[in-house]
Amino acid sequence: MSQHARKLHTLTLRGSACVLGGRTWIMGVLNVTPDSFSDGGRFASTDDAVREGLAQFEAGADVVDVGGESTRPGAAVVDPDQEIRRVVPVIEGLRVRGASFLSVDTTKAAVARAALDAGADLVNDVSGFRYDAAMAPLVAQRGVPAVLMHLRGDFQAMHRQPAYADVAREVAAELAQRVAEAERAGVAPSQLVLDPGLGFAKDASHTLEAIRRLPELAALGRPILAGPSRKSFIGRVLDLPAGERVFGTAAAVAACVLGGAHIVRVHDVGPMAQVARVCDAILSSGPEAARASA
Ligand code: PMM
Repeated sequence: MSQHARKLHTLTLRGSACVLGGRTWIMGVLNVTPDSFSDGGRFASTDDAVREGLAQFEAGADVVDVGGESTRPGAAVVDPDQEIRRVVPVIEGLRVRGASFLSVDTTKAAVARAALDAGADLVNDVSGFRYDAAMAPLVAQRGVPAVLMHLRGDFQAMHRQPAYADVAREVAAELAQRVAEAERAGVAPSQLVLDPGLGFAKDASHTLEAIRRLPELAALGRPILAGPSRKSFIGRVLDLPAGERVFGTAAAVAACVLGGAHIVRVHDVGPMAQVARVCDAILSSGPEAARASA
């Protein structure tokens, strides 16, 4: 894998300009769901979830991503009111306690609206604004950053046999379409972050190739977020369950950062912050990096 200086990009977050790319940002995963694949059902109460979110910031998270619907195969569909009841108290609780940036992991505009009203700073939509036509206009109107992730099909169909002739090229082309559509709906492209959707509508070999060819996504001119944490492609390589994939996750996080990811979305915040810091030091070493940042 070629290692090259990441491009710097500026997002407006909570009204301030934030530069991405100088060092890797860590997005902590906070699933307040009964059935997420690796951490479902961990939080019996809002207080527990808020405590976990604060602990993630303490451990080095730059953003905590609060989600109320599992995307794993066969997960129950959650109605928007239920999802709002799961995520809003946690977002409010974190903001009241002075938390840093918060994102909401949802495909539903009603949930995103309630989360933004409660203090969320950005929207993470795994459907890339495809599942709810009201999402792009909402993001445009609020002016917040949004993560557009790549997937194909709906939550049920995406886990059936995915087919690609060239996974990296097709993911990049489909993300470029998502950006163009978002722009048509009035979203500022400068507020968009792109995500290849590791493990979504991709089998293990597609996901591994998407990571190896992550540098190709940089051509779209937007910051990149990657979410390899504990996913099944790691289980496929190591033959280990989700709870024992921390070293595999570390390897994947390192590959993503060295391949140009600006943000990594992870469950194990402290350990992965260390991995990212070492990768950042490698990326910023030597005369080439000094020239690129001059
Ligand atoms: N993966 C999951 C959920 N949300 N959002 C983005 N942007 N990227 C991802 O790879 C991603 C995501 C998978 O489930 P988890 O919350 O249990 O990790």
